[in-house]
Amino acid sequence: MKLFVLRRGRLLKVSFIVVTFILTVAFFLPKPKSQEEQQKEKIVKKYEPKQRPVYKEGITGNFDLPLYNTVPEGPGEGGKPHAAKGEDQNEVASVMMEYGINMVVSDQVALDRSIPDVRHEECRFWHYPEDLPSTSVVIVFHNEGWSTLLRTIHSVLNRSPPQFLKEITLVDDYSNKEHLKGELEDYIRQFKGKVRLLRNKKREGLIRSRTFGAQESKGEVVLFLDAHCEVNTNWLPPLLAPIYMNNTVMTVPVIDGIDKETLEYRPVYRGDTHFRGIFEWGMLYKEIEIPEVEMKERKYFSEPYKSPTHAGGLFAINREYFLKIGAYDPGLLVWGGENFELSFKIWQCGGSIVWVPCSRVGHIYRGFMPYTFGKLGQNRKGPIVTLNYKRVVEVWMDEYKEYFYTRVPMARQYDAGDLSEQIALRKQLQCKDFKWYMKNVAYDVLYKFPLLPKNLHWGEVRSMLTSQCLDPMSSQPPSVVSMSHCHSSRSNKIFRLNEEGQLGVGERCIDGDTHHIKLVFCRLGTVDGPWQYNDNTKMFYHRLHRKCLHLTQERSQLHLQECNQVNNGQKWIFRELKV
Ligand SMILES: *[C@@H]1O[C@H](CO)[C@@H](O)[C@H](O)[C@H]1NC(C)=O
Ligand SMILES: [Mn+2]
Repeated sequence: MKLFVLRRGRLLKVSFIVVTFILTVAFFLPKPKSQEEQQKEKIVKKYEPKQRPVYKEGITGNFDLPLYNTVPEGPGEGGKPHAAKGEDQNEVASVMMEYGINMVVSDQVALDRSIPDVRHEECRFWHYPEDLPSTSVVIVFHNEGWSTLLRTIHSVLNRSPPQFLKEITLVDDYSNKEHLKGELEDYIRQFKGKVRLLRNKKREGLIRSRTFGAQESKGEVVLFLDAHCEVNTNWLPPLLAPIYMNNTVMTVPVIDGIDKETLEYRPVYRGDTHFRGIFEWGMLYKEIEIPEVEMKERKYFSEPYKSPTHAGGLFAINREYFLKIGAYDPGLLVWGGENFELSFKIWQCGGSIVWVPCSRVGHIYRGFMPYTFGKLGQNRKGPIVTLNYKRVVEVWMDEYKEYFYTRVPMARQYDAGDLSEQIALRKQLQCKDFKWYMKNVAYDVLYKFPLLPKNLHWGEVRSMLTSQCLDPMSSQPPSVVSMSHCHSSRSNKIFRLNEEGQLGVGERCIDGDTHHIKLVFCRLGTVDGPWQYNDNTKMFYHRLHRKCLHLTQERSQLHLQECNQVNNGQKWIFRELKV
C-alpha cells in the first residue's frame, strides 16, 4: 500500500533494490536438504539429550505466574460454592435430571471464573523446557450442557501457554440438543480456528470418538479431557515434560472435584500422600497410596510417579505413539474398560504411565450418566461394560483372566466378539506378558486384592421355604441382606462361595450373627472364611458361630440360628444362571 504513495521514479528504484535483495538472500539461503540429510538430522535430534525440568527453590517457574491474593467478586469465583439466585426448585430438579449437573448454577458462574491454586507448594518452582511439544486437547461430548462445555474450553485457553496449544478438537458424538448445533459453531468462531468442531454422523460412543479425535488432530501430543472440567494453574507444561523426554510415556493429571450442585472446586486427595491407579479382579477401578519404594525413587514430593493404571477420562500421550499402539481397541463399546486396555497395552508393550502431581484438573462428578447408550451394542450377549472387560481380559491378562471369571462367573458365557486383530497387535508389538506386569508394575494389587480362591458354587441363592432369593440390597456395607424375587437379570444377586469359605457378592462378602446377615468388606488373606455349604442337606453353616443361615417366614428375616435339618427356612439352592 505504502509504495503507491511514492512517485514513479522512486518506485522503480525501490523495486530494483527489493529484487536485488531477494536474489542475494536466496543465494545465501541453505540449499534444500536431501531426504537422507533430513533423516539424519531427525535421528540426531531424537538422541540429543533433552533438557529435564529443573527445580529452583524460591524462583518462580518459567511458566508460572506470580502469586496473587485477590479473588474477583462474583458467583463461584475462587471456586467457591454458588447458590443460584431466585432458584426455581422445579427447574433445578429438571436440569439435574437432564444433565446430572445443576445447570442453573453453572449458567450463573463466569466461564472465565477463577479457581484456587491447589497444587503442592513445590509446584511453583519447577522450570520446564521451552520447546515442549505442541498439543491438541481433545474433548468428546454428547448432549453436554452449554456452560460446562464452554467453561472447559475457556479454562484451557486461559491457562495453557499458547505456543504449546495447537488446538482444541471438539468431537460431538451425535448430540441432539439445539445449543450444540449452530449456536456452538457461531460461538467458537471467535477463537479463529484454535477450537475445531468435528461431528460424528451417528452415535459412536466415547471410546471410538476419542480415537477419531486423535486421528484428526494435528498436535504432536493429544490430551483428552472430559467435557465438564476446569484446568488449573499451569497445568500443561508438567504433563508435556515427561512425554518430551520419552514419547512412550502417558501422563495423567491429578483430578480435583467440582460439585455438581454448587460448582465448588475442591481437592479430592489430601495434600500429604500420593495415590495411584490399580484394579480389583472384577475390573473395578481402584486407587491406592503409592508404595514406599516409588516414593523413594524421587527427589521431590511433587515429581511424577509411576502408576499401573489410570481412571480413563484425562490424560496426555504422544499422538503417533497412541496411534501406533492401535489407539483404543475399536471393538470396545461406548464406555468402560478402555482405561485398562490402554494401561495394560502401554505397560506391556514397552511404554509407561506416570501421574503428575503438579498438573491439576477439576472435574464435575455427575451422580449418574444422564443419557442412554442408544442402540450401541444391543446385538451382543451381555452387558456392555462387562463385554468390554472380557475383551481386555482375554487379550491382555493371560492366565490371570481366571480370577476375573471367578469374580464375574457370568462373563464366561458372554460373547466378546472377534479378538484376532487385538491378539495380532499384541504379537506385532512384541508385548510382555501379564505376569511381568503384575510383578514389575502392578505389584501392589495383591496386597489389596489377593488372588481369588476358586468358586465351589455360584449363582442365585433360593430359599426352599419362600422361593425367593438372597438379595444384598446394596453394593456398599453396612447393608442388611434381605429376600426378593429370583430370576433378576441384574447381576447383583449372584453369590459365590469359594474354597476358603468366603461367600461373595460383587466385590463384597457376606457375614452374619444371630440378629442379621450383612454385607461386609471382604477380609484380606482369605483364610478361613465363615461359610460351608452342604449340597446334600442344602444348608449354609457358619463355622465361627456354629449356626445355620435361617429365614423366618412370617417376617422374611434372615439371621443365624441353631441348625435344624427339618426346617425349610434353612434350606437353600444355589442355581447357576444362563444368559
Ligand atoms: C522410555 O521409557 C521406556 C519405558 O519406561 C524405557 O524402556 C525406554 O528406555 C525409555 N526411552 C528413553 C529414550 O529413555
Ligand atoms: Mn466426566
